[in-house]
Amino acid sequence: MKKAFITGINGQDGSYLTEYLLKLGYEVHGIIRRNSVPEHQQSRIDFLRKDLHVSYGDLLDVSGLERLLKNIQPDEIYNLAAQSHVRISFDVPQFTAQVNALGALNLLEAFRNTCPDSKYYQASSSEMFGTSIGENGYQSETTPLNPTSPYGCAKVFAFNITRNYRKSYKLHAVNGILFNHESPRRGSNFVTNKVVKGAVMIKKGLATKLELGNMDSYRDWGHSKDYVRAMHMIINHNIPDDFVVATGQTHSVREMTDYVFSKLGLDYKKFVIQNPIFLRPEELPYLRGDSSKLRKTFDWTPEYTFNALMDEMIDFWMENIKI
Ligand code: NAP
Ligand code: G4F
Repeated sequence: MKKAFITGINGQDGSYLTEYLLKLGYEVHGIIRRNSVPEHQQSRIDFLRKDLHVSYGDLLDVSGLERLLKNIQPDEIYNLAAQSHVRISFDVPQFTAQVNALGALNLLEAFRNTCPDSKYYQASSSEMFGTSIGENGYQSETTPLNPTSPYGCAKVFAFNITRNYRKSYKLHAVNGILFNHESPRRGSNFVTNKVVKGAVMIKKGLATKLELGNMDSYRDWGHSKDYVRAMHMIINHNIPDDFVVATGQTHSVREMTDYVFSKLGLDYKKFVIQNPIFLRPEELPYLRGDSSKLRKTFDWTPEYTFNALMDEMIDFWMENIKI
């Protein structure tokens, strides 16, 4: 039985990856952080709890990471933990850098010192591209990194240090450069889930307005379930390497909002207003990923279309918001 160790196991991706690996027969270990509301610290994995090995841990607590990896001796390590909200990274830039950049280095050190024959996956991000777009209108593995947020800058460090450890110490350390991916388990302060939840509240008569920031940026949105499948392929490739994971399609926040409200029989223009508190000091205007390297190497293809993704989220909130 293979063993996996997942940081951020209670996050959106951590919970789907856990389900996926359990189905493949893995023994799954992960860390959660102490929360003053204990029900929150494992809310997304509660239903899997009896099949899991969950410990308290933090990317900032190196001795704890070393102790866990030494005892578990995992075959695969997935570093998914992060302060993952881009706008909030402008409010807490130093904390974001500590966790997302130095936290990754902490885990790489623990990996190198205690289980160097394991494989390591780093959750890198399309936010690292920032303002860079290839001449063909896509971002790929060769597009320069030009981040536009503290989050993006910290992720660039984690991406580079992962490559550096791979080359310097001959470790099996890889990066998945994932474009935006969503699901009903997405935090409800990310734009897709915020729009769907807000629109459903309006539909049910529980709200009258939805406040958003910039509606003119474009994102390449996929489903988290398709993307955790790609993570497992990437970490298990015989040559440690870096891969973009994306659908190749892009939509503006406005188009996404229009789709969701229209699906509910509503006109978004009557309900959505701009609140400057949701604008960012610097915006990333356009993302569209070229994942041909991943598709050619593993025959990966996403199962969800954009419409199917948004429809699943709408159905979820329609069922779960009670009048
Ligand atoms: P998420 O839902 O925000 O989950 C992040 C998880 O990390 C949470 O469980 C969080 O725990 C945990 N965490 C935060 N700080 C930690 C620390 N210091 N030590 C240990 N755990 C900590 O994010 P996600 O959407 O699943 O994304 C997973 C990873 O992929 C992240 O690294 C993210 O930056 C990256 N990524 C995401 C996307 C996307 O579109 N979703 C795209 C590219 C890259 P708490 O609940 O205790 O805060
Ligand atoms: O949903 P978002 O907050 O996602 P963002 O900033 O693209 O970051 C996500 O994807 C990254 C991959 O590219 C991940 F690395 C990162 O961890 C995270 O998962 O915002 C998407 C767009 C932005 O342009 C934002 O300005 O939506 C715009 N937006 C407009 N109004 C809003 C809002 N975003 C949020 N969160 N809230 C709003 O009210």
